[in-house]
Amino acid sequence: MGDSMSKVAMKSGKMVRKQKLMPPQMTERFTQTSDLFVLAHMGIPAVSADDWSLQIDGLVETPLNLTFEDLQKLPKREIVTIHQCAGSPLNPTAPTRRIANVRWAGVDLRELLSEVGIKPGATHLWAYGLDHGEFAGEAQEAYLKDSPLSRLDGGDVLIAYELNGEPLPVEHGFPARLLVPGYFGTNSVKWLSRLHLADHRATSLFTSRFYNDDVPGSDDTRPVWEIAPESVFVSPAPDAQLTRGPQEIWGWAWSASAVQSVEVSTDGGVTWNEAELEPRVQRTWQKFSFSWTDGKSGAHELLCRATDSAGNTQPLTGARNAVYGVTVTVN
Ligand SMILES: Nc1nc2c(c(=O)[nH]1)N[C@H]1C(S)=C(S)[C@@H](COP(=O)(O)O)O[C@H]1N2
Ligand SMILES: [Mo]
Repeated sequence: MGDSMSKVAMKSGKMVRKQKLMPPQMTERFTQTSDLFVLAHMGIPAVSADDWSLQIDGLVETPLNLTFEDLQKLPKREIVTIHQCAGSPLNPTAPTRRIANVRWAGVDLRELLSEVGIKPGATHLWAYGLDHGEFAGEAQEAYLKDSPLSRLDGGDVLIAYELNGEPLPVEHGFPARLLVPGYFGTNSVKWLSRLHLADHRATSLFTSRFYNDDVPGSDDTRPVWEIAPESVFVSPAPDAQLTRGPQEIWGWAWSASAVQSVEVSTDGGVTWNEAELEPRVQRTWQKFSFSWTDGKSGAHELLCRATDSAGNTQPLTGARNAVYGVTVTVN
């Protein structure tokens, strides 16, 4: 791809949105690749590893063009992390619970860029995908996202070419994608073709028009970057019929930083109880559990609420990470 303007064909120009697991099905700690959600705004491009290369340019000392072979010769790093879709950019406050916990491998971008040399003044990393087409009635030359370059200091940003120990499947970005752990999935550009360092944000449908949240109480917006604290029950499931007696309630909690506490309410949010919570390993989700012993016969609304180590808590309503609840009946 020496000529960055030559386009690959699209296998299909239709948006892809697959959600395979809902919270009651998230019984496994690690999400299998076949159970992973898939999002592609403009469809799936047809990319071959032989023709693929990654251009690194902009505010760098030595612009580079890496082939897939070059990439695989560099030190390989692994990371286990949550992977979460922010939901539809047309409806950004609707919770979707598109969340997974997976293992990636690839090249550490901070290490690579330190070899390439970052020029003074660089503040943003622009990432281009090979997919193009139309989204929300607007024609796009490429899927383009940006991240603050300072995110690299937090570690673990990869040019990923493996998912769960296998080459990236086509729909997940073959042959290589950007992976920004702790940021919403939208930032982890699949079918990566170009990384460009700049001194300002990128202007594109996916950076300027969409994926900016309103900041409550102001006219400002904030890019959809860091994952917000969230938690879901795996058990019980919505509308579960429970037999009277002690109940083992459990689920997963996650955020960009480690989750520090999860509270469970069994009375629709009137009172809250501290759940047991396992510590975080790398950037994975954390299991929480709560023994509920005093459930009387009838309907109960169970809620869970996570707070992360940055002090952020889930709001009850009005946000993609709004508190999750299930209504159960005790017989
Ligand atoms: N090139 C490209 N990368 C992309 C997208 C896209 O449409 N094109 N969708 C993003 C969104 S919204 C999400 S949630 C994740 C989904 O990654 P997955 O399909 O591998 O689960 O990819 C992101 N990367
Ligand atoms: Mo997404």
